[in-house]
Amino acid sequence: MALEKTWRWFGKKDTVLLADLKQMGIKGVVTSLHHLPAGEIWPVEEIKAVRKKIECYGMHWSVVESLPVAEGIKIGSPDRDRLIENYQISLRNLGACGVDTVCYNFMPVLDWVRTDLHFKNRDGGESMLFDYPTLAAFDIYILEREGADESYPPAIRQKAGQIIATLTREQQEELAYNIIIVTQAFVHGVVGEGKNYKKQFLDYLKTYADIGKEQLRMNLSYFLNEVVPVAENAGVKLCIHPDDPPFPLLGLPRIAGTAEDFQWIWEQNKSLTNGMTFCTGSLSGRQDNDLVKMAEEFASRIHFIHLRNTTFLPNNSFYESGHLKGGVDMYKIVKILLEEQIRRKKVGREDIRMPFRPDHGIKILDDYTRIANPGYPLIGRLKGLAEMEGLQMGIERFLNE
Ligand code: CS2
Ligand code: MN
Repeated sequence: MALEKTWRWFGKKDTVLLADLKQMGIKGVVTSLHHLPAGEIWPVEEIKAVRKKIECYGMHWSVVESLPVAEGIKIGSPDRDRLIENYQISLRNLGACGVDTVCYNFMPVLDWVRTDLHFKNRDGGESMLFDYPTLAAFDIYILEREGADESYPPAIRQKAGQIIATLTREQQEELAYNIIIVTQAFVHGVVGEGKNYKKQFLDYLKTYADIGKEQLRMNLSYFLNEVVPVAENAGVKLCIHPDDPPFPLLGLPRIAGTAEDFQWIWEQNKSLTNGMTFCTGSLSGRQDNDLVKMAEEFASRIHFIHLRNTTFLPNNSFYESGHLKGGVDMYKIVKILLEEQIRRKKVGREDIRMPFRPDHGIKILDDYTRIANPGYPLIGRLKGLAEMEGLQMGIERFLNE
C-alpha cells in the first residue's frame, strides 16, 4: 500500500500534458472545471468529458481541486440558497460520474497570499515568500484600506513604512497585481483584470465589514449542513483546504487555520464526509501549529494530502523551502498518514486510496524556460514528488519489517 500519487493538472492551459503525467508515474489527476466561475452548476457532460480524457491515458480523476465556494455563500448573501443548491447539484453530478473527492476552501475574497513570487533561495532556485511587513506596506500605502494602520503592531508598521519608501511605482503596482490577480486568476479568483482591479478588490473587502470570525463560522456551518448530507448520499468526500497563510489578513477573518478551527468544523457536522485537505505548506505558516499532532488527531478525516515545506523568517514571515527542507517534520507526517491507511484497511473503510500531491515546488533548471502558474513549476514539483515517494518507500519498508 502507499498513498496515491497525484498531480495537479490545469487542463487545456497546462503546458504539462496528460501524456507527461503518465511518464511521471502519476496515477490520479487533480483538476477542476477551471473555466466555470464559482457558483455555476457543473454539468454531467462536462465532467464526463474531462474524466474520459484522463482515462484515455490510463489514469483517473482522483480529486476535484477545487469546486469553488461562491462569495455569496461565504458572506451569506440573499441568494446563498440558490448558490448552495447549485453546489449540491454539482456534487451529485460528480458523484454520478464516479468522481468522489472534492477539495474546497472557505477563504474570503483571496485564496493564498504571497508577497514575492520570485524569492531567490540560497542555492539559486526560486520560490515564494510571504513577508508580513511587505503585506502591511501593500495594505496601508498601496491599497490604502480604511483602518489598515491599526491592524498591525507598531514594529511591523514601522518596517512597512521603510519598505514602501524603497519601492518604485512599478514595483508597487507589481506587488498589488501579484496579490490580487496573478496568484488568484488560476484558482477561480473573484477579481477580474482591468484598470480598476484595486477598487474592485476594496469593494470585495468591504462586503466583510460586518462579518467577523463568528459570522463567517456561522456561514460555514450553514453551508456544511446543507452540503455534507448531499455529498454523503452522492458518495463524495469533502475536504476543506486550510487557509494560506493560516491567519486573518487585510481585515478579513480566516477560520480554517488552527487545530481549534478544525475541531470546530468537525463539530458542525460529525459525518466523516466532512473532512480536510491536509496541506502541510499552509498549516505550517503559523509557528504555533503542531502539524504532527494535527495529523494524528485528524487522520480519519484526511481525504486529500498536499505535501510541501516552509521556513520561518523574522516578523511572522516565511518562504516555501521545498519538500524535505524546512519546519515540517515530513517523516513523522508521512508515517502517520501511512499508518492511517493501514488502519482504514483493518477497520474495513473503503477509502484507503488517500491521494497526495506535491503542492508548490521550487523553480529550478528547465523551469526557467517553461510557462507555469506561480508555485507550479514542473521540475521543482517533480523533484518534490520523487522525494516524497522515496520517503514513503523507506517508511513502508520499515513498517513492514
Ligand atoms: C493551492 C490552493 O496553489 C495552492 O496553494 O493549494 O490554491 C488550493 O487549490 C485551494 O485553496 C483549494 O481550494
Ligand atoms: Mn495546498
